[in-house]
Amino acid sequence: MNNIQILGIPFDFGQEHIGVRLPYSYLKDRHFINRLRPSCNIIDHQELPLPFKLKEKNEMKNSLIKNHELCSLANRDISDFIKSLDLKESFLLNIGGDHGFGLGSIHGLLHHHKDMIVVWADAHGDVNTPESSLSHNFHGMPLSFLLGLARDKHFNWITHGLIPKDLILFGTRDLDESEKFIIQKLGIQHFSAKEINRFGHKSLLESAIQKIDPYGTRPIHLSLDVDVFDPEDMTCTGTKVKEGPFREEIFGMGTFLGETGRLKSMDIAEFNPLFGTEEEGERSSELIISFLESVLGALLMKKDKPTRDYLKRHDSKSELQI
Ligand SMILES: [Mn+2]
Repeated sequence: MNNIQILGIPFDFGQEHIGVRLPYSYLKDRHFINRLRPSCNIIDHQELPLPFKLKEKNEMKNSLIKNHELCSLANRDISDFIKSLDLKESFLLNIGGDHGFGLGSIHGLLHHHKDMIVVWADAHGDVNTPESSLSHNFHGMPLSFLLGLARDKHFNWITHGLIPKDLILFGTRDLDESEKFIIQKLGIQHFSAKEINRFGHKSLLESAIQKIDPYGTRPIHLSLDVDVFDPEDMTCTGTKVKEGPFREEIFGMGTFLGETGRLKSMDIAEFNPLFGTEEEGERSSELIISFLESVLGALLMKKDKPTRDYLKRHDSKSELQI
């Protein structure tokens, strides 16, 4: 894997604040692409043109989802665009956008990687259905659509999704009662911030992925909501929740996934540079860029090297020689 493809996704229909449209250009102004470039080729797709209809925002007509038409159409466009890409030998980095775009992103990526595992790093569950949601904001619902729990006639372009056992929630600490019920009923593997800080990301993720993919061959997607970070580390986001995982645990999770050599794509969601002071904006963007550098650094170091699991499977003696 030598190419990194970058796509800006200015999707802000899933919540109330306009600043979540901005990260692609905000991070670009801070030269994030140059910082990723040394080790690979960059293909920059720029921003996907999405509608910009402020007047229609936050309305709820004949639906339990605010901006339901925009949420549906924009996600369909995101999915179609990602489907149309040639992702062989490429890593795809999607810069959102509120987390509502996770639906289109993962729907499109599943076209390329049918057996993809998804790690959803987030303070929240994002698994509410339109009926169970208290806020009716779409950014709390994308997983319920991907898991086939939500039905809405406006979203009938959805043709496939995830099975619950292929999903891992990482860093949760603010789940609605309805979400707790759904997560438990579907048996979704989930690790709270407390558990991560107590046991460490590595042992938790290693055994979670082992359960899903014992041979260690399947592709992995990381959908990172920046609110997974503790608010002390990440000020510029809309739904902060205290007592997040230690910063080292989140960075460790990213590099752990990179080191598998099987991380194929990533979403960055919910960064809002308009929240907080200018200095806080700079600090938050630096955190995100450093995270990307370390994950992609780990992934690219790993390129072309067979994984330990791969060797183990093909030659039981070779493990001794590693
Ligand atoms: Mn989220």
